[in-house]
Formats: sequence, C-alpha cells, structure tokens
Amino acid sequence: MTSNSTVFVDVNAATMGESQPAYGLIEDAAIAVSGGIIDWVGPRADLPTRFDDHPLTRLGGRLVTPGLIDCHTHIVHGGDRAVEFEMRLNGASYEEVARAGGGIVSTVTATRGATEATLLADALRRVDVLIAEGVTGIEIKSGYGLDIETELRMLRVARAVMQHRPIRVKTTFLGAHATPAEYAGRDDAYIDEVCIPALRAAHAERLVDAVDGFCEGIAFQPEQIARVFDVAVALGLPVKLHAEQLSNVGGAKLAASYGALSADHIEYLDEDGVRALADAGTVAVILPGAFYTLRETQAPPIDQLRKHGVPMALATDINPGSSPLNSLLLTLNMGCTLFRMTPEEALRGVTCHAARALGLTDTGTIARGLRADLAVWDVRHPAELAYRIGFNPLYSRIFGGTSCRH
Ligand code: DI6
Ligand code: FE
Repeated sequence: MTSNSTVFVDVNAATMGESQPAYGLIEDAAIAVSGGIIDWVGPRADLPTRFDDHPLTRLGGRLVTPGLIDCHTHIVHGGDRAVEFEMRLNGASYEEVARAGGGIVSTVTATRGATEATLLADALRRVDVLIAEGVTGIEIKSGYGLDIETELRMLRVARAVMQHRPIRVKTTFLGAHATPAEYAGRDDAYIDEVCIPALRAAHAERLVDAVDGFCEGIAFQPEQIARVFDVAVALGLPVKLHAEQLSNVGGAKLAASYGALSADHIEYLDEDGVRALADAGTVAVILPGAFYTLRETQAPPIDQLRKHGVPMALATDINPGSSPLNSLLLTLNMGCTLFRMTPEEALRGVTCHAARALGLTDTGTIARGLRADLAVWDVRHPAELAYRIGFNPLYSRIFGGTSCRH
C-alpha cells in the first residue's frame, strides 16, 4: 500500500463529469485512490470490498472538486507596471504611457534584465497564491523576452516551477506576443529572425508544450501568426491563440483552422467564429481579468458559445499589465458577475474545460483512472466557490493523492 492510497469518505463530490446531476454531484461519496490515481468514485454505499484494506480519510462532510486548473497565465515576468497603473489613473493616455516606456515594452526590458533565479523567485510567489486556492495545474507562457535567449530563459523558469512546488505546469511559447523595439516597424523580420528560431530552439530543448500568439490589430496579423503555427505543426506542437480581444481580425477562425486547443479572450468573436470553434472542438478561454482591468465594454458572446456547445474555460491571465489578477477564485466570480456564466459553467471552466484547453486528459474531473488531484472546500454547495468575493474556503489540497492542509 503506497502512502498516496486511501479512501476519502464523509464527503460530497462535485466530480464535474456528467452534466446531470449538476456538477456531477455525488452526495455521501467515496473516492478510492491507489498510488495517486483515482481507482473508484461513487456513492459510499456502493464502495467495492476490494478497497477494505485502504485506510479511510474522513473529510468531515465537506465538498471535494477536481483540483483547479489555471489554463492561461503569464506568471513568469520581470518587474511590475504599478507606476503605469498610477499614471493612467492620473489621466495619462495609453499612448502617453507607451511614450514613457510603459506597456509590454517595459516588462520586456525588466524580464531581459532579470536572472533565472529572480524570475523563478517572483513566479513562485504568484504560484503560491494559486496553490493556496486549491490549484493543482497551471499553464505558463513565455512572451516577455522577445529575443531567443530570454524566451528560452522564461520557459526554463516555467519548467523549474514544478521542481519547487507540488503543481503541474504546461508551458506555452508566446514569441509572437509583440514586436520588440529593435524590430520596430519590421514585424515580419522579427517573426523570421527571432520568433521562429526561438520556437525551434525551445522545442529542441524540450521546453515547450504548445504555441500561442497575439492576433490583434496592435500585434500580429493572421498571416503572420499562420507562419508561426506552420512551424508549430511541423514540430508536432498544438496551438492556441489570443484572439478577438480588442477587435475582430479573424484570429479565432485561424486558430480553429489549425485545430487549436483554445482561442482566448474572444470578446469580439462573431457567430461565424463561434461556429468555427464548435466545428474544430476548440475551447473558448474566457479572461475577465483583462476585460476588468482595461475597463472593456464588449463582453464575450457567452450565449452563442452555449448555443453552439463550445466548451468554455476561465483563467486569470496573470500578467503585469492588462490582468494583474492572481486569484482564480475571484476569476470564478468575475466570470459569473461580469459575463453571466452560471456557477457550474464557471467551475467547469477551471476544471474539466481548463484541462481540455491544455490538452490534458488525465485530470480535470474526478473519475476512475485520472490523477487524484483534488481540492477540499469548507462549503455546502459548489456555487459558493463563485459566489464569494475575496474569500478562500479551501480546507485542503490533494496532489497526486497526497494531502496538504492549508
Ligand atoms: N493580451 C493582453 O491583454 C496581454 N497580452 C496579450 O496578448 C497584455 C500583456 C501586458 O500588458 O503586459
Ligand atoms: Fe494573455
């Protein structure tokens, strides 16, 4: 019997599997774990006798969900943008901020100047906040280096997080995030001379799990993103895309044409784009943090995504500029309150749909054969997780079957 084998009882399980009953809820459940893998889940009364030798772990009538997954973050970055935040609130325009060296450029400068140790220490502080909220899996992007050496350093730091914390990390190459100052006005040259060589180098060092881009009027056009995605496909890497955040330039359709794991932001997605996502099986990743911080007014087309059966994920988009949001629990509330997602849609958005947005098939629901990555909550109903604002009801987090009390 291994240390991470037990049967969790005195618990209600929101498995996030079947849609009926809501949340896949099993009251008075039993969850048998053998060697860190879920071996059986169901009503305790039906627990098979083959688990009689498993020690019981009693959870006091609490609620258990799959461990939460934050499927879109820029957690690794240098510096911060607090001064820019203050400038804007003192009336400076986005352009004045940019002229003062603000925006993505300032984070690129800070990241290029930061050591791997500094980037890791700063990232771990942000990761610890998510772990304390029951997060067991995260995605971390590059995209603030915009030169080969710093893009690789960012991805090495992202990989290193897993050596320092009990959490799963999927890395995403985002070299096509912005054009650096030294390539101002030469986007295509940047794509060919820096972005694509950096992607190849990251893949050769086994640092990258997926490839992303920022497809927007102020960033890269679909045809430029397509050049990066063609290399990703040739390297056998899945893609995802920041799309339709500030306008509709056809990013989501491009992503869907590549069978993308996800299209992210999508505030300006139209019904044609929704259909394209539905046909491709691409997840819509909803990011209320940037919408809130930038005081946007165009919400994503949640009703159309529902109508066409597009799975919706929710994520913090933790980044120093447009979304300095470090709470996935608050993100749940924002998805409901700002965008009218239901509490069940929101919870699916940070569990089973978030797993799908990362191409993970071994986590995201409480089901036989999946990892025992679980979160135990001092709440009576799953809706409480999205309902409260600034309150963390986590009782314990279980990673690979091993509990850590908080
Ligand atoms: N969309 C965003 O909102 C962020 N990146 C992106 O592709 C902006 C990142 C930043 O402001 O630092
Ligand atoms: Fe982002």
